[in-house]
Amino acid sequence: PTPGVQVDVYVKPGDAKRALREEALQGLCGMPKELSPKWLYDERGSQLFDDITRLPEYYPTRREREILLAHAGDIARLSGADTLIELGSGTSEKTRLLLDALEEAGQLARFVPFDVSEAFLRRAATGLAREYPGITVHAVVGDFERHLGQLPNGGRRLVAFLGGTIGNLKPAQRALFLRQLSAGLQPGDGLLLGTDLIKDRERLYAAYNDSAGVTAEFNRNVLKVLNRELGGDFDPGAFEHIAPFDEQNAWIEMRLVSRRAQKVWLSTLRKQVDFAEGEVLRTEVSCKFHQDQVASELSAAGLTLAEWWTDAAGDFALSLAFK
Ligand code: AVJ
Repeated sequence: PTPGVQVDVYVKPGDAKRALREEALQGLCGMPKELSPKWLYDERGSQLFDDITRLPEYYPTRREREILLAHAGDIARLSGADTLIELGSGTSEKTRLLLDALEEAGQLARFVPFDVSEAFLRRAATGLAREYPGITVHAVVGDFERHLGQLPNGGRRLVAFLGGTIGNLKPAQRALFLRQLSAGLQPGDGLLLGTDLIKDRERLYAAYNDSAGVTAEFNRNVLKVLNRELGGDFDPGAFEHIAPFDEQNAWIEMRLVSRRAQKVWLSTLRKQVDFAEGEVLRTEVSCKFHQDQVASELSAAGLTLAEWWTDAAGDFALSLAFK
């Protein structure tokens, strides 16, 4: 154990495997076939996503960083937070921008990284405790759709949910997530929320269908996850990546399209899955927003939008809301 570090574990390594088994049984047999995006992020998938963030076409990461660089000081001052809770990754450059701003304002007492991967979180927590020796690092290993009730209480808290990851939740899941998050907050606690914005369709499309094929590789990697975790025999090359923008739902939808009629065997599930030629497996939705929609979804959850910042191009937004 490292001084100043506490790790609470609500998700064990075996839990993920069980959840994937259940989800695959449902999702690969439904119509249309669908898996939740969390299975995209094994070690290889996380590396590929990291590569995506550096692609010329993939603007969200750069735009969000631009907003944080401009407004981290405002965020520290307006939130008055002594505790930063970060849902999702806890090692990124963005985390440091916020921690540095809170530290500079003389407010920082505690950092709470929240993530599903225990190994990743332990490494991150130890590293950050060394970098910010004056603070407590209280890591929580959990799933943000199930364990928000376990966030540590006390102090003035700011919850950061960055990257536009909230867009991976469909509207009903999103409403539930925001309600659960809000229910755990005290008056004066804040939420810093990153959302990608609706824009020119060509640029939206290009961001998820990059010319180097990294997003295609990232998408197909989920089939390798199924092969490894469920004893599958998917041929990733037999599926085509495509990510169209769905106008009705205002989301980008990542799909794997079966290039031919084929049968896949999942030995762990003792199950055969049939694909027709052209049949779609949906692997992710990534919702895009307008300001009034974000404001009204926050308000429906009992949160009030206080600040709305975008990058200079108006591509991405950070919202600061309070309970
Ligand atoms: C990490 C969920 C924000 O939706 O833009 C990137 C994931 N998928 N390219 C996004 C992703 C395809 C990304 N998020």
